[in-house]
Amino acid sequence: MIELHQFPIDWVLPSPSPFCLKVETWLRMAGIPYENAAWTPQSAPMGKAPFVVHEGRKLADSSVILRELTAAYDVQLDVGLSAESRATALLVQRTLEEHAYWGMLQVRWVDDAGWASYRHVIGSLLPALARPVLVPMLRRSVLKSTRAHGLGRHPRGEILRRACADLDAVAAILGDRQFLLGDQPRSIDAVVYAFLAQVAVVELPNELQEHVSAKPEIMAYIARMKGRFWAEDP
Ligand SMILES: N[C@@H](CCC(=O)N[C@@H](CS)C(=O)NCC(=O)O)C(=O)O
Repeated sequence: MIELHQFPIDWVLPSPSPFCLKVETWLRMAGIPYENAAWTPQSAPMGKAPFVVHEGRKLADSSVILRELTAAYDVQLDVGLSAESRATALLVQRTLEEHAYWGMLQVRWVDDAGWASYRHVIGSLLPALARPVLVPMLRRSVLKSTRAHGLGRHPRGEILRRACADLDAVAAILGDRQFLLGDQPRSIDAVVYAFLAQVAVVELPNELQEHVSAKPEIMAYIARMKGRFWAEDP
């Protein structure tokens, strides 16, 4: 049984992390049995969430996890995809994970308004006694990382303009298709669902959330993925 180490949370989504939600959604899509396990920075091979334990071996980084488990379980999700579809999937993945993600950090962690709500979500992951020290410390660390990435050095308007452009590009590729690459879900849909669902969370209102909520094709896609792979969730 796969152990999925991530942040246990009682929230509107199963995880506040798009990377954790990606892996958990993908495990469901692939039909691989798993159990959730608590994540600690000390136990994580790369200090990030998620990681999995598969046959006693730790695998870190969501993309490595999907690649290794696809081979280990002979997962057929992407069988038959054309080279062009695989390229589209890769570019969409990079856009969401390596670029739009940093815009999402802006509205949750950097903006004072977003942080006023999101700090409670982060706080709920931590022992009560440690919260007063760890919550501001984590925020400082995220702020530092957004500057180190580079996007965080831009004015807020530019960061959000770029993140909205990323989401528009994904919406344009999706169009009126059921899933990103056609009428059946592929691995890339775990990525797209995880990121779009995180942006659309209504409990954290912000411009990205408003932008995505105004796109019926995106909201229908989120509902479709949720209905198919997270049906038991409220
Ligand atoms: N490339 C990694 C990114 C994972 C990642 O950034 N996870 C965040 C949570 S959303 C994390 O653990 N951040 C803690 C840190 O950066 O110290 C993956 O695909 O798994």
